[in-house]
Amino acid sequence: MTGEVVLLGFWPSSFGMRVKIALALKGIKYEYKSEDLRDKSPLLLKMNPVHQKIPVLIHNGKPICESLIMVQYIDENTSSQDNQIRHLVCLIENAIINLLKGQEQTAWLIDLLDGR
Ligand SMILES: N[C@@H](CCC(=O)N[C@@H](CS)C(=O)NCC(=O)O)C(=O)O
Repeated sequence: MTGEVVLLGFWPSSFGMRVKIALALKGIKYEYKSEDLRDKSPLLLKMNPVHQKIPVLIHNGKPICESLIMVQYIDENTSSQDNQIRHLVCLIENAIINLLKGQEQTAWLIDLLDGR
């Protein structure tokens, strides 16, 4: 996935987290723009005018909405042997959702999402 990649998100959103996992697994560098959902940015309203929801993935100026579609898009627009990243995203997502009580157990997952 070459060119400019921007993710509009809001940190507690599990939909946004799903996209962050896919980007991290594929090693894609991107700019993260945090949205205030009570005061949505002109960029969000322009990129997702119908639903006005995050996340929105913007690839070279083109918006992709709906987190599962984004994961599929990331999968299909990057080189990999089998384009199976969406299944791995689902596994990690479930792991994060089920392990949140012990912060230390999820530290590596949080680092992964932040690209550290
Ligand atoms: N089906 C969408 C759900 C996105 C969604 O519900 N986003 C919420 C935040 S988690 C949102 O932007 N809410 C703001 C609003 O509804 O005005 C997806 O998978 O991307």
